[in-house]
Amino acid sequence: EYFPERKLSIVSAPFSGGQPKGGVDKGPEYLLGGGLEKHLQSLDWDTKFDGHLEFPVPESDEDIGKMKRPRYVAEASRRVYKAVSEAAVSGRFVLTIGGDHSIAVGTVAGVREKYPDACLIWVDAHCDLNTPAATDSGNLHGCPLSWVTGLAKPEKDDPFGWVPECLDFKNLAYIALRDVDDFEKKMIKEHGITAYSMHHVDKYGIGKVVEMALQKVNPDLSKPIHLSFDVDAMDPFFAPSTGTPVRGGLTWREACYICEELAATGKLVAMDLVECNPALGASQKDIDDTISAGISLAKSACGDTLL
Ligand code: HAR
Ligand code: MN
Ligand code: MN
Ligand code: MN
Repeated sequence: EYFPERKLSIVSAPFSGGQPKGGVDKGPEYLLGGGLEKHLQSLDWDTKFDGHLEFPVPESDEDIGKMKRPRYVAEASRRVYKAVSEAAVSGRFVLTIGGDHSIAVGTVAGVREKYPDACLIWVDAHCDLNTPAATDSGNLHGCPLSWVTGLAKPEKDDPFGWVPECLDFKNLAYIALRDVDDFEKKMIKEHGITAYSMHHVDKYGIGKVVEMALQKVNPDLSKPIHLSFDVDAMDPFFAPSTGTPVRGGLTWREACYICEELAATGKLVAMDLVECNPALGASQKDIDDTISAGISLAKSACGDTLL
């Protein structure tokens, strides 16, 4: 068991530069306003929150190739990396709240500073594995895994030059995929990446899918686990306030189950909770549903066992 004293750090990354829609930078404020800390404290966690990270907007930030806002995103994720690695090294569970998923460049690198062999369970409708050359949109929240896995090779003077190649494909497992670009499909095949789509969730059930994912990337549970949870993994019925909703996603319970089951291994060392956008959605109810779903996921990952 990694955290017998149940100490946890909340790293707040109110960042929206990895995609074009405003409001995802308000995710942390809403999650905290919804009582995130209090809920975790009621599960006996000692929570540490030192305020929101700040991300300087560069004076000029021309596209580099297809990459949009490359300097802004690279510097923001470098700051997330510093904060996450510091929190991890201090011996606390690290809960990073976003923010769009580009911040995972920082969380993945930061967690691996303390736990180099950690496996990564990426729960998302999307793979976020595009390289800057392969991306169609140029939105860097679709690319974070390309740098940390070494798929993308920054050239000299590239703002992402700071990113360590720290994640082996054998330590990566996807769950809940359903909007995967052709390049990403090719990479999954070529590199033999463990990947369960919603088709697999339907076919085997979520219990079996989590079991198979762990069997692949962490068979004897010898390695620490980092969970990166994009709320768009859930069906828009449960989490409508997000930038790129995709129909046919996880139910509330399937999503919580993943977190509960990973918590139960005793090996979970970090969680990212990203892409809550309280500026999107048709009503206040949509926002409340999305935020309370996010809080439930964090509680589940922090050992809320229901009984
Ligand atoms: N694959 C698409 C792209 O690269 C969309 C992925 C981004 N959407 C997300 N990430 N929310 O999980 O632009
Ligand atoms: Mn994502
Ligand atoms: Mn996504
Ligand atoms: Mn697509």
